[in-house]
Amino acid sequence: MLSNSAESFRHKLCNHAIFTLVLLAAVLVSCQSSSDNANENGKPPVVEITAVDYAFSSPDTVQSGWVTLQMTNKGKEHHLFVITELPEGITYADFHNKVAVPLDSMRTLVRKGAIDTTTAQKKLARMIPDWFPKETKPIGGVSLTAPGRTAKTTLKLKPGNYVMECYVRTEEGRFHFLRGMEKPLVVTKDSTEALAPQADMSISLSKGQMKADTLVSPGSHTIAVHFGKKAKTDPLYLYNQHLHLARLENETSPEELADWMKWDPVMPSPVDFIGGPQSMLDGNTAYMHVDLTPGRYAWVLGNPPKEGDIQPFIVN
Ligand SMILES: [Cu+2]
Repeated sequence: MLSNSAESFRHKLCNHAIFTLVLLAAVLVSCQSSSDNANENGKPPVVEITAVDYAFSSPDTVQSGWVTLQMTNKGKEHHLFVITELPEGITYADFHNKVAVPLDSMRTLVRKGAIDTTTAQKKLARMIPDWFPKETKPIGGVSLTAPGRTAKTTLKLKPGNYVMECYVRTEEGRFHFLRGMEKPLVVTKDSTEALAPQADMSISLSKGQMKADTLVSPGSHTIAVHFGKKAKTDPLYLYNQHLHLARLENETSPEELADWMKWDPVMPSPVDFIGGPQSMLDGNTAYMHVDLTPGRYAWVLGNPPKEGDIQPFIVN
């Protein structure tokens, strides 16, 4: 009997141990799986955008929340895109006809020397509808990116209707968005649930000024770019704070770069640009991801750059 009881006890103990082990294993698997999910979900998904001369190949809809917009330039010219939120009831065609086309006509006259900047701004203010720029919102994008390069910016998107456009000009002075680099984008209510990236560097922009490091270590960086107050200078002031990162491989001076950036960048570019964050509303942050090799670089703040808006720095 004693032996049977001992056997029964041993059996129960064994069953209990197996049950405990199974439970422990289940807990471990569950912990592992929720931790993987958290890591997986915490990182913003990448939305791939291919730019060619002159079109964007990209999804028509993207999820809201934190997303990484990655643009690969497969064209022969530099490209960029800025995303604008459209007001309720305003279509992509309205934006194109009532804002983009008048903007092009006025800026083209200035470039030709037919009218001065102040006159163009006053005329433009009368031509464009009340909802611009009061109700439209630039929500960021990827700045100038050289042919063959890929640039990444992480943004927090809200559900709504948007338009994305490239404001680079061809050698003949024609805006890329009028050649086909303009498309509608819908951001859905379905959220990525992703978290903001962890930055290891930061830049602050405010009233046309920037604060950035002058010495940067080589390697991968996630740079948080904080958009502060903008100076209300003209009808397009909401779009006047965009940052471009240039790699200075030749002897191009900051002054030459500033002169080239005046108004809209016309191809060809004197240097290779490697992206940056496009205009956003005050108080927002964009995260730029770059892999920097040693060399000379410059931050270029537009538009148009004034004294102090070109900040050279060394990666070493
Ligand atoms: Cu373009």
